[in-house]
Amino acid sequence: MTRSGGRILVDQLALHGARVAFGVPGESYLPVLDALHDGPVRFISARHESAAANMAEAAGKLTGRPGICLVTRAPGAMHAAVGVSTAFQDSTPMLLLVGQVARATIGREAFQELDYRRVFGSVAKWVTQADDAARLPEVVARAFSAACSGRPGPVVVALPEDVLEAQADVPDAAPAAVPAAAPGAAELDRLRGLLAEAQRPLVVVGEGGWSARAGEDLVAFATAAAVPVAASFRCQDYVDNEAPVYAGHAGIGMAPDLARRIADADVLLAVGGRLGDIPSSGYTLLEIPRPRQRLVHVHPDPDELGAVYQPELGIVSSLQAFAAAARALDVTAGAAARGALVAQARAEYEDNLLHHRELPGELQLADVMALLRDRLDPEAILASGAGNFTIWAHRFYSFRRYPTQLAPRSGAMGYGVPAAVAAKAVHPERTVVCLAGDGDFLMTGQELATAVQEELPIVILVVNNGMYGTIRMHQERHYPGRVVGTDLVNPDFAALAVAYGAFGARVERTEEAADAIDAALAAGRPALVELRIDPEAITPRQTLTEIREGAR
Ligand SMILES: Cc1ncc(C[n+]2csc(CCOP(=O)(O)OP(=O)(O)O)c2C)c(N)n1
Ligand SMILES: [Mg+2]
Repeated sequence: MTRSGGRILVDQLALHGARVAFGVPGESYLPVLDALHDGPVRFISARHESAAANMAEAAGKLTGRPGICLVTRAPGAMHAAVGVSTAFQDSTPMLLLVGQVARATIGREAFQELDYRRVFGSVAKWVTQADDAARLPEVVARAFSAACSGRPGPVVVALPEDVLEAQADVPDAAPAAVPAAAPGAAELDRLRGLLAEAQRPLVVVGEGGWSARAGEDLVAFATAAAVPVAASFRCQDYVDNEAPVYAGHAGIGMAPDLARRIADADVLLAVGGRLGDIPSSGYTLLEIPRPRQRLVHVHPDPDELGAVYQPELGIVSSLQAFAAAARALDVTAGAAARGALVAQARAEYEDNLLHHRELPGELQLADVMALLRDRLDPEAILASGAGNFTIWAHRFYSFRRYPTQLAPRSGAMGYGVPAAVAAKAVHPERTVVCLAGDGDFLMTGQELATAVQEELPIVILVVNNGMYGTIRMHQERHYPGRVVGTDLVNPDFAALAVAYGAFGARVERTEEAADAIDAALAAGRPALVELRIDPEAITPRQTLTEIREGAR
């Protein structure tokens, strides 16, 4: 039976497990859109390709399978680039499908033509162009495998329009399955030996292919071994934050106690992640290339082992296979002698979670986070973008299940709203809350229209301090009092939400927050609550004036 290239492509997406795709339509890939008309893959049309790409990235984070994004040629592809770069930094499987000019005109700089291999060469795991309709099953299968194998990441496939129109008689591929590496017995033995001798060990869990089961296995292992567990930057949902072994978040503005624990660890077990810029506090907590800590680095991609740090023991393994194997290890040797270690680390974490200074203003964001911690059920998903407001979510929220955190390890603003839209599309039964800044929200706030159109009742909390607060903070540190480009004159966010057909409310005092958030959660449609905070409340630890005075 012959099929169009567009139909073959969509059939492959479906058989590899895709149930939803995000994008903005373009005339360059009409045969794909047509094949989506009655196929099993739901197409969610966004209002900007940056949002569509962020949606796909978020879907990839949530499902562990490539999130699908469809965009048109040059302008669509360039808008989508931010989502590809986030997928790369965040190790998220993702597939960006881009329209391309017809084969006969390639190379003339035809209308909206780009060479995607060059454009995406440094931000994607693999970039290709499908030049033959009959080879689409092969190309798409490889794209799914490449996105999921080793260190997961984004793959870009350019689709010449005549290839999508062409008819071909070709069998489907089989669903892509990526074989998982597992730790060897000798490696596990060495790990056990290192832990038996350790007095101040620490586990740091990070990205690279996680699951809820891996989180449970890891906690069981760490509990038996009496080793505290920290979460790498924006991997806070990897283990239950209520588990007694959980010791906090190695993120931006890390709690000083945790930074010291990483620096002073005698054995540091990194399960996934790269101990990169943020979780190493700007490469200051571990020496490069040979850390003082006896480093055990587990990663599915051998290229990541030794890339920055030379581990004493490198283990090439899927993180899930490692966690399961670690759980089965007898790690009691040494554990009894470390009885107080876990309790101390936990006490420091809880102190940081539960206690905070009073900041200027009527609305205390830490109290709103405590309220969310109480009110949201453990399955609720919390999405956010980038800005100082995220510090409160990272410090004062408690993640209990995987996957419930959608936050860009790339630090890209504008991620939260589209991520929330994607989360509600993937998990309609779950509560989805987005925490956004006033600057952050307006980068992709137009996706409220998508949420309304697709009937996805997400709740967006906009933390409004009237500025690009993070940058203002840095300005005050480096150029005190010289404010440039960081003040924001904002719209009435609640009225804006109402104009979109969503629920809108504004909160100016802590006491009003519970009712407004409850109303938003119960609205049965997309909802936005503006949280007006005092611009002085720039971080949970310091006010703007304190930073400025300190710099002078
Ligand atoms: C796409 C993108 N552009 C610019 C930046 C630089 N940047 C980081 S935080 C920030 C300001 C965030 O402002 P807002 O969302 O209002 O949060 P606040 O810091 O005020 O809490 C900017 C401009 C970025 N990280 N990402
Ligand atoms: Mg702001």
